[in-house]
Amino acid sequence: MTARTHVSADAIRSDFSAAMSAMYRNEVPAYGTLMALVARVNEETLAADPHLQARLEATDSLERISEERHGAIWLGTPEELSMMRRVFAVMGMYPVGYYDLSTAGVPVHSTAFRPVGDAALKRNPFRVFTSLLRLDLIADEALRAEAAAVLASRKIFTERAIELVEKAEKEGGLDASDAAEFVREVLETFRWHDQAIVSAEMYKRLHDAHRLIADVVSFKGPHINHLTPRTLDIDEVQALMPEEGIAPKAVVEGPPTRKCPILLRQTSFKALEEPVSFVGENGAWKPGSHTARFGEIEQRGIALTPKGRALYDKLLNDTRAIVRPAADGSNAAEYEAALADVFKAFPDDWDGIRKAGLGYFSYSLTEKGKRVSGRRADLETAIEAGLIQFDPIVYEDFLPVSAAGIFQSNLGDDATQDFVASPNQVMFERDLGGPVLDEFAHYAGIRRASLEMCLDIVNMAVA
Ligand code: OOG
Ligand code: NI
Repeated sequence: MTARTHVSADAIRSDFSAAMSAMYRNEVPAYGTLMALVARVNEETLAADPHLQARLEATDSLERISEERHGAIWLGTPEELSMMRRVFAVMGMYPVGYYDLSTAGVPVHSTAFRPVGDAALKRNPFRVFTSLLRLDLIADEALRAEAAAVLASRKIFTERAIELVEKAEKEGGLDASDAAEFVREVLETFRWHDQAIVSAEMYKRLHDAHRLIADVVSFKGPHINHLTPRTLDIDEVQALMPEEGIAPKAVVEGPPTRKCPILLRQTSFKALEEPVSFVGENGAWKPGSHTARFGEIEQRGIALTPKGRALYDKLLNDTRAIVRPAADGSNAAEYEAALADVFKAFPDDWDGIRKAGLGYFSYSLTEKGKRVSGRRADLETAIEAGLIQFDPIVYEDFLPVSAAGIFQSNLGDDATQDFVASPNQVMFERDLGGPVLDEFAHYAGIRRASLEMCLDIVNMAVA
């Protein structure tokens, strides 16, 4: 097989993302309702803001918005994680960032598999937040051993999926028919199974240790637990959700409403209680229920530099020192007011954010700039003269505090447990079978490449 007959990793990812969306819409009808609502609000937002529409078109990112979504899965073993890395690589998705969720009382650590190049992101930015269960954080040794034994016995990938990954690795890609089969086979891993692989009694013991442990260990595979479309106006979607019969969590996670969106804002609806059956006596099944899958929407803003991120983290902490959002939503208004007030310290105009070195921008020549190539000027002079323009680079990653808020709202306050914060990136990367990429280096690279494109007219150091 020659490379000429291979379909691109971007095409496989797009097909996979569409297949996953269709499967989840079938499995969780409220997801379909949310998708329709998000599409409607996005259309209205663009119609009301021609400048936004024009900039998204000019930066080649309008089309991706309706295609855009992320999902999340929880894995049980290092072998599952390293195989998942190889599966995602076939679709052009690579592990970016290390997230320690033990600080939030959730016994996992995670990475986000996503495309990394500018062109790949524009084609389809599908990403999967992937967490590995940390049995080392479970105090009860007997339960830990039992859970490990169950996990060791399950196979989350079909044999054919593994064969196709090996083939793609060996031959540098897949042809159209193998790619279509790959998408179908890999989708099986993410499917919901309503038959558990453990007894009701064991499920209860796992559940008592932590709800999430029960979710990971009790089933045949890592069912996708949510799929999240991207909205251009999260406040509007949040306000309209009840009309569609969906009750959102009280507080939108992340930064407050702003003119210039930064990082990521997210909201979700509570996980559904779904009927499942447990392994019973003499081959019989015992009916029960399990709560795992939920819905979420998000609005993405500009990627922040380390300086911008430090300011964001500080302001979020300052807010939480004044008022912590209660899980039942009782102090939502008070929290939102405090958040808006504290975040006044974060500039809310693009040029202010740029000049303060808080966010990443991509630079391009204006029409006027294209006509005067060859002229030398420094960057700021060229911007002032209208030769160079700048656009915010979208944040493609996740926020651990928000992820924790989403987890907790789904688990309910009573399920919150304390673990000692114990990040272990070395162990995670060993289990993954390679290093995670640095998110900041990636945004800095996009910025640098855009500046280099303008270099023939501006004379500056590309930092
Ligand atoms: C949540 C993972 C994080 C988000 O949007 O922050 C996430 C989970 O695994 O349920 O998806
Ligand atoms: Ni999410």
